[in-house]
Amino acid sequence: MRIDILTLFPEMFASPLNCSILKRAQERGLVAISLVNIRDFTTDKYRKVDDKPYGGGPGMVMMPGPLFDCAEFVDRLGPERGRVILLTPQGERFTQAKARELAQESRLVLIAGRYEGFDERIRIGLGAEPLSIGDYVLNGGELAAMVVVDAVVRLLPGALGDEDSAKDDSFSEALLEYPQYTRPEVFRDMKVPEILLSGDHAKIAQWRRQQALERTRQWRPDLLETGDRERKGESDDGTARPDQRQAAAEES
Ligand code: 9D3
Repeated sequence: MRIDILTLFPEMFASPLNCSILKRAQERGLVAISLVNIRDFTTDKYRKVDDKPYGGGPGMVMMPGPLFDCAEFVDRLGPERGRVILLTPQGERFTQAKARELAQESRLVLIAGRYEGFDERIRIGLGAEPLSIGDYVLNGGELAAMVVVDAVVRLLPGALGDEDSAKDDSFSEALLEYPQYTRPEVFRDMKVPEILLSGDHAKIAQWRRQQALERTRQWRPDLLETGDRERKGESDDGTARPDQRQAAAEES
């Protein structure tokens, strides 16, 4: 996979891209990630990338010129353009299903902006898909772009060790995970639950499932609600999933 990130702050990406899984994935040749500074594609003396919105209103808007030139430059770095993703609060929500979808691509172009938004002709003219990472306000699209890169790259075959990848099946998103413990057996007067030391694997599995349901009820009740498919009933890959309310009723 090739990922080009168009940004005004390429230096923000250095540390996350050069650690751990993302670093290893690049070293292994699973992904090549390039950072391109949008400001390098300005042509005026002030290197201006934003301007006032037509019609009035607060703040500034990203101008189309530098971004189009930047995208056209990036086009020439690979054989095909690939999907163009525009990181913006005005977009579809990024989910694990979307991460899986993007992980199938051979090329992605991510556009991270600053200011109040993008001139609409950027989305239309570049065929960019608007994507938001959630309902909270960031200072710009850079961290959102990093979230997308992180979630997508770890899905590339060979990016994770074998133990990690086993946990990635779609069922793992149906419920929150059960509580985990490691040594020591007693830490500051807090004991590891007896059952985990019992060696009774059937009882342990039953305890874990009940704990997972309890935690889901407490912290993510939305995952247990019935209604539209997006939130429960099916995994996001469309396969059937057990009815969790039924399971909760049985086990409580
Ligand atoms: C007052 C209107 N604001 C929209 C909520 C303006 C605005 C604030 C912050 C416009 C852009 C931004 C910067 N955010 C992003 O670029 C961004 C973002 C986000 O803030 N939340 C979740 N996902 C994303 S993706 C890009």
